Amino acid sequence: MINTRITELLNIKYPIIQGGMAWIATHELAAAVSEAGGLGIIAAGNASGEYVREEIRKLRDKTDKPFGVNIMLMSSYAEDIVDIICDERIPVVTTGAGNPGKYIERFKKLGIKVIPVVPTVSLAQRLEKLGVDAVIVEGTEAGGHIGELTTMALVPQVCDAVKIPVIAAGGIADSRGLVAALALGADGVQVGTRFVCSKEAKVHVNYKDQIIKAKDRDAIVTGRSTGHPVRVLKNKFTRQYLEVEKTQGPEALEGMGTGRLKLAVVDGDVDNGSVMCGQIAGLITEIKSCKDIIDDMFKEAEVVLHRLSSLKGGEDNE
Ligand code: TUI
Repeated sequence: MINTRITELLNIKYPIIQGGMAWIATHELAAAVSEAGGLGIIAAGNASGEYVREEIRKLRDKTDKPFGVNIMLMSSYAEDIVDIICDERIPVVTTGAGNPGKYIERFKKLGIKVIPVVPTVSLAQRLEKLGVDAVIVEGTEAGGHIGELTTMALVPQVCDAVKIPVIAAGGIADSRGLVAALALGADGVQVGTRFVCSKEAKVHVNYKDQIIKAKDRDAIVTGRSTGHPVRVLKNKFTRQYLEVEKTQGPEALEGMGTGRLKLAVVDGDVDNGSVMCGQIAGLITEIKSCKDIIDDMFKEAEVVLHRLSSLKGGEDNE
């Protein structure tokens, strides 16, 4: 068993939370992760409040384990989602793509745990002062909307700068990533791309197949010039997008990305859609159940730790 401040804080068996991936993190995926002993997350993405409320109700029909809702702060519905989370007394909120500062007090008053994604040390420190319960420190290896720093460099710096628990994210898909994150000082991990390739994720088979086929350099970054870089698999759409980005500049890109994630996830158009995923896609070779993904990660962590302990040289080992 790996018990940390995160298993305790969230009342879960394993210190693993599922990424709040728009269109992908539906109640089916979240329920499967929560049932397997992690923290499942329903992603609000750009969806309306009523859609999210329905997802919450469907999840509650499937499990009575703890779960969370992710607010994508750039969404025009973010305020509505906050209202619904408060109304439904969701146990845990994660946030992404912005600073959730103005909502924290309201959540805290209702006993809702708040865990924002942060891409820098300074945002982690500011949010700790405002009373968040933990932070998800996400490296640039992650899929979707990303920051600049790597997981390897950022996680230990945030661990040294704050007292609250840290959850590492970006580039973690197996037991080695889990143990590495713990070695960097994290109390848990957030995993996204690995759960996209789960049996329970309601994601078009073409999307899952593209991740399984992906190699190490296939997950590239688009939109750096817009200030909203997004990591996504190379395809016909990214070639067109990067060409416009290079030759015409950021104004010409406006609207070009709209609807592209849904096109890939729901319709399975992996040529013209955005197949968002992290750099770790190249490591993923098969579809497994969420239970097997989590059980294998934590079972194999014992093997990794044993291997590390056998490396210890010097007098102790002789
Ligand atoms: O949010 C994500 N990943 C996402 S959101 C998304 S939907 C979208 N699609 C196209 C363009 C933009 C969004 C797809 N993937 N991950 C968490 C994350 N949060 N990564 C980076 C951040 C972040 C960035 C800046 C968090 C806070 C922040 O604060 C800036 C500030 O205001 O201080």
